[in-house]
Amino acid sequence: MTNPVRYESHGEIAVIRIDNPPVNASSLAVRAGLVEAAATFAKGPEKVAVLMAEGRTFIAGADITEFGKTPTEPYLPDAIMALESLEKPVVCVIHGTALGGGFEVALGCHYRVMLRGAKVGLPEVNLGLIPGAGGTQRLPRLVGIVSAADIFTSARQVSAEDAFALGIADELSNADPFEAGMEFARKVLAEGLPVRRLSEMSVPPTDADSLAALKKKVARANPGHICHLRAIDVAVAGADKPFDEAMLMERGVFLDMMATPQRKAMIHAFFSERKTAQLPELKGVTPRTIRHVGVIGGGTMGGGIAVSCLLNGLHVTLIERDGEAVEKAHTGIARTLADSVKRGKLSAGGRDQLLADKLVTTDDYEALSTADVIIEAVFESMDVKKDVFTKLDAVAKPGAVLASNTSYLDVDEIAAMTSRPQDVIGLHFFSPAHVMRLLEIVVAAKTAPEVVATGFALAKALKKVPVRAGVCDGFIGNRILKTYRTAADIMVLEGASPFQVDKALVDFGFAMGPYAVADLAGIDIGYLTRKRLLPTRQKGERWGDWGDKLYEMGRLGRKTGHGHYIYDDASPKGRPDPEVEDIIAAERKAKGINARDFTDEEIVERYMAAMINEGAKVVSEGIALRPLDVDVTKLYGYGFPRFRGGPMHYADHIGLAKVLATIEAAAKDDAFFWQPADLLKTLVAEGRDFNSLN
Ligand code: 3H9
Repeated sequence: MTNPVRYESHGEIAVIRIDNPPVNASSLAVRAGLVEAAATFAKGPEKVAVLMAEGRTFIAGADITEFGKTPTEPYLPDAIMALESLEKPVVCVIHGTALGGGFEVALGCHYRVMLRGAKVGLPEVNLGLIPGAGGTQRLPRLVGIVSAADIFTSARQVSAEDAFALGIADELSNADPFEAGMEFARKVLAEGLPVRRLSEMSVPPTDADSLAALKKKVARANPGHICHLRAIDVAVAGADKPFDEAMLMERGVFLDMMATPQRKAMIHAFFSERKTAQLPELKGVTPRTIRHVGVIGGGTMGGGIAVSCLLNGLHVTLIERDGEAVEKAHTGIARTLADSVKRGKLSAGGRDQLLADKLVTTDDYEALSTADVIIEAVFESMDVKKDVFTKLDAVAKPGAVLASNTSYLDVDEIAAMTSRPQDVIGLHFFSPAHVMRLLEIVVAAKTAPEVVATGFALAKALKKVPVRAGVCDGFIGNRILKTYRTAADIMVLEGASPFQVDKALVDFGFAMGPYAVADLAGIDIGYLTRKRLLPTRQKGERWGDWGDKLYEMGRLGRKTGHGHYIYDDASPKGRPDPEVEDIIAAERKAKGINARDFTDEEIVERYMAAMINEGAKVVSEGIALRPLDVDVTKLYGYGFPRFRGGPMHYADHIGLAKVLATIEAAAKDDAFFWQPADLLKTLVAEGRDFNSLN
């Protein structure tokens, strides 16, 4: 293996180049190379060293593929110490993203030059970890505990300009990394700038109120996570310790975190979201061009899709049915873009330019004749969709991708309305479409490979997480949702309250329980779904009817102030409504059900067993390619707690035999609903887990 760290002598300046594609992670060979380079520089004639990286970025962190294996020396903190303890100055040049261990290496250098556009950050909490190579110790010594903790608990990437303002960067540059480093090194020589070690600085005084407020905010934003608050504690405790001791303490907690299921789950999520786009069917297939996207329908979904495309540099033509609807859609898009300006995501000038140059809103289908991809987001009715696709077939240019944003309808049937089913695909966005990152790419029987590739290319252009799904009612996400929602309804029928179900699931880690979600989405949505599915109901199937009753009473959820909960000024987030309990009790009575008690643990077990079981069916039917695709769908579209890695990873964690046992026990009372997936039974019999299929 070639050494990924090269040492070059340029007169009085040494240049240490890291070259470890794709992201210059600080793998073992890089750590060893840094230690060796530090020793060479210590002995050499050069007076200043420049540390820089090749390729797209400075070190993007520790090598995550090494996590879970026995750590091998030299450890990163030691490699950093080898650089920091040098008696001659080391200048680090940051381009791309210096993250985690990469930023920690930079903090161990005596000066930091950042290229404009570069970013630094400590995203370890996203992996269930705390910074483990001095991030909780050197950064507070530079910027104070509160600013440092804000950076490492939010995992945010700090821009070069902000880093300069905070004192993290000593200089900003427009040059390339080599030139920027050489220039600063010449300044070090000319001005005789000394070695400057953060480890020798003391932490500035901390404002107790600001720290308490930050801790409160962090705890609220990350329920269930253990690493965020531990990282703050380590920073605070380290401030009063000699640096070596503080580093040992940080290392100890880092290794503790490394051993947690949360770390394993979050790293599973990290790699899974990158694997969903790695499909054998896309190898060597070139996507079609995407410059101009047509969107049909300017409601919440169509408007969100249009905004997502605009914010990512695509031209958009949005079609509505008449002048009034066109006007309304245009206003809605302008409003959403104005929000982006307010949130600092877009400048006011940028918004005006998008509206003037990139967006056309019209009621004329002919305007779609130059679109590369056309996404239909009209009312969820097969007749309406068929009408739209017939019109599209007439106006779209040859080779245009024709996509439906349907959330459950049969994409094959929609494709059959056109003379070009090979160009038809499902692109299932989640609302709000400019925010939610999941994009289900629904591949119909005749969809051409380059159309699938175009779906994935569009997802990339829109910075979405794409998941390939096959055709079935609800695809991956909504099909599984229907099953665990039914499991929850059956538990309510049997005696649990909606409030208890929601609470148990929030305690498990979901941001909201299913009934709070139903109230948010609108009770009318669930009502329409139940009506649609009514003809498919089978003998022996159980479901709850109280949602229909709420609908008939006009209790449509948050928007009417009443749903499963009461929403008013006193309880904007909702409080349990005794009347709903009465409605459910009446239904139990009418159905001859004697209510029984449920523990929170049982609620979670059943809810998760239903989700996992349907996930297994979805995988074995090929609707999802791998269990990881189910995990990513649930993580990015359905609020599944990331620190649990997704339902299939969670199943592996608790053991598939336990999941099967839960299903078999529940099947004694309801053999219709609780039918164990063959795949689950096979894996249990063979002693394998879902991950063996990833
Ligand atoms: C840490 O540093 C702990 C320390 O405090 C203490 C240590 C003692 N390792 O995302 P992309 C792969 S924790 C290994 O598609 P982008 C990735 O899997 C770490 N591999 O590109 C993919 O592989 P493939 C803290 C990594 O341009 C390829 O690189 N650091 C790593 O959209 C391209 O990745 C982080 O958490 C890694 N660290 O985004 C940063 N990173 O092509 C994690 C990436 O085979 N990384 N790969 O699928 C990122 O956030 C993004 O990858 C980055 C580039 C922004 C850098």
